[in-house]
Amino acid sequence: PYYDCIVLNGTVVTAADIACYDLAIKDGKIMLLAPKGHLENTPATRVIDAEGAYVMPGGIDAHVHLAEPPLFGKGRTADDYTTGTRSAVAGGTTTIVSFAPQDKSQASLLDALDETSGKAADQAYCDYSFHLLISNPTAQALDEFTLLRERGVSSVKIYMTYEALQLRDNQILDVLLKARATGITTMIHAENGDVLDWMTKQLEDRHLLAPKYHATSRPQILESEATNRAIALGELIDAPILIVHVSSPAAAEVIRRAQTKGLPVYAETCPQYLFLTREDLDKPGFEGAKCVCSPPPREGSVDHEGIWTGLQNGTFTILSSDHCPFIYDNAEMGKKAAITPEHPNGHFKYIPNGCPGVETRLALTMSANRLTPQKFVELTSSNPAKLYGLYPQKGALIPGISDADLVIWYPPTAIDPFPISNSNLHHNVDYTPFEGKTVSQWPRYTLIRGQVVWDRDHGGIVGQKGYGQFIKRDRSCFTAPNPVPWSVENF
Ligand code: DUC
Ligand code: ZN
Ligand code: ZN
Ligand code: ZN
Repeated sequence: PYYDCIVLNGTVVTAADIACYDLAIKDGKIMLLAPKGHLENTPATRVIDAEGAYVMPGGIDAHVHLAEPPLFGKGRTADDYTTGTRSAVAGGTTTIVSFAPQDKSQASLLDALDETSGKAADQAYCDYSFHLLISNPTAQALDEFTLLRERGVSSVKIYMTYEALQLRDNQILDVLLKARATGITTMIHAENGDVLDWMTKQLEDRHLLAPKYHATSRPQILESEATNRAIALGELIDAPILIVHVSSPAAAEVIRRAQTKGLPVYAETCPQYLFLTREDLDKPGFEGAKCVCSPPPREGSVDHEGIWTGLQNGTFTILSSDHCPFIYDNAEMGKKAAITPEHPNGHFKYIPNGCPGVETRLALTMSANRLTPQKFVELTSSNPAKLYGLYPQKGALIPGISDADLVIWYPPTAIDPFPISNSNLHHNVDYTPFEGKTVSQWPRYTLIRGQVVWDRDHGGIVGQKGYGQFIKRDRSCFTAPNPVPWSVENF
């Protein structure tokens, strides 16, 4: 048959539209959109009946940590490129952007990129790309930004916290200036590291060490202060920035104000800031450690509402998972690697910061029913593709142009609400912070470049390890090249 796959009778959703279409795939690309029913008798190698179900561009998760060396010296990452991307496709995600971390001792960013590329090659179930995580912006590292672009990397992440990673403001300016000149988007982890170290010391002096004090050590004002400072530095350089994993409505307000001024400020939030609260850190014993991430889950429904509002009104550009997986029951190192001979009762300071979530991102958010289907696609697929230069190969359904990456859901009544259970997930982590949360939907099929890689009712994971390809990225669609070079003389 001429077509490789035909998807019939679905409600096709993009960031712009929602309508009933049939859709035909050939050679890994979307080839044709036709009025509902038109392709019914067209021969195809595979026919999927999506009657009554949403058919969307596959999820793009632009914030995933895989196979990283011990993050901030604590714990060990649980997922490699095989298990992490297996988990992604089971949750409807077809492309991830993960991090290539520069070790502080590493002068060359290209070495860091090569190292991570080696870990991903022939291992992935879904397509992938890399952000360069910069811990030491030496002159050589900055000089390599142009080469990063040639290698298809158009974004870098920097930190305003963590002793091993924290950049000073002058270093942030160095990165922003070079990023501006080379068409790179800078992602910023905005928490005031000096203040949170000071808060941590205050808690330690009072022997307040349980997991919940992780949240106490990082109040919202640390996040909104650093967010404001990052925006100011970006404004000074006239460089686009993306504030990652925003948890705080106060920080979201700072971002919104900057956007209203017309600054190229973008923002990301994550399901943990919609579905977890500080109380989850206070579960009995050391259970709360499962929900330790940074920034921490916030107070409760008022804060969650603030984040939902930011998703609805456009303050947030993207919704990512920040999948950052650690084993909870760690034989060598104790629960989530924080209970050790030196810390027999655990200590929040030693709990690795991060939660798994690449598989649950789409189902949790879809099931909450707070976003229109178009807004959902915008935040979870189209905008990540545009922001990070994957569009319209990814994040769209443009015939002849877009890869045939799809997530196909169930018809609304075909699935009974059910609780999320770690036993059903495909990562290599022994817990999910979302255990027991009820979802009313789950991806039924995931297709990558026309191939079904997830068929929930017939085989589950049916894709192949190694099918996932590295995708080169261009500059962000959201920011035009600035023809006027930055100069201190303009001040
Ligand atoms: N930031 C991340 O993006 N992930 C893990 C922890 C952190 O601080
Ligand atoms: Zn971070
Ligand atoms: Zn992260
Ligand atoms: Zn994280």
